[in-house]
Amino acid sequence: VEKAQVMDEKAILRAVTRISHEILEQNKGTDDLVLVGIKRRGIPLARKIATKIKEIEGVSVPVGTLDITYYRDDLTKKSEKPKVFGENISTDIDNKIVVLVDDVLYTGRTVRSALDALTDIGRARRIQLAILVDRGHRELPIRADFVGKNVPTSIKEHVKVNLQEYDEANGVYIMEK
Ligand code: 3GP
Ligand code: 5GP
Ligand code: MG
Repeated sequence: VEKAQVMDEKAILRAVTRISHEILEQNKGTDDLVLVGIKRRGIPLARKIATKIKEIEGVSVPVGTLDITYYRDDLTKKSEKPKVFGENISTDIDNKIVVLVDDVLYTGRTVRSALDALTDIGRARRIQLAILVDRGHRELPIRADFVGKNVPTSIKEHVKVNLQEYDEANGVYIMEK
């Protein structure tokens, strides 16, 4: 059941624009920058940021992907450990600034396994995290460097992120499970 819309298409685009500027500001440009989208909706978000960075700086930043899924297909079983299923990061990440991108940050366990995977791939100079929605309830000491919107939620709620690449429209909604 939909309770409230928390971002519309324009809000998502503004958040992507701001995050892109913040990434460029913090890192003083695009040198050594690599974006890595986490499976499904982190990937179109990473591509949107890359497109915006290209608009702002005229530079195409590489976009890689990580596929992280829980061992069980029942994703609500929070006790299960997220597992890395695959990666497509064609650029060498040694000495690079890697910006991980995901749609929702919740317990932090997905990001933790993403960090494990990146550590196996190479030695990045710095790893940062960009998130569209931080819904709270962290179970690990992980925070995002760039946040589209903080959306305090109850554990019973679910944040629905619709992106045109998968859902035909762009919007973020709080749902009652
Ligand atoms: P998304 O990454 O494309 O947004 O993980 C697969 C999908 O299941 C995610 O799609 C996400 O929307 C949804 N999902 C909802 N709750 C959870 C959760 O607690 N963990 C994970 N990994 N995914 C969840
Ligand atoms: P975490 O590992 O931090 O608990 O959860 C982060 C991952 O799980 C994200 O990749 C996200 O897709 C998914 N996730 C967790 N909670 C939600 C939620 O409420 N809504 C959506 N859309 N995804 C969620
Ligand atoms: Mg996700």
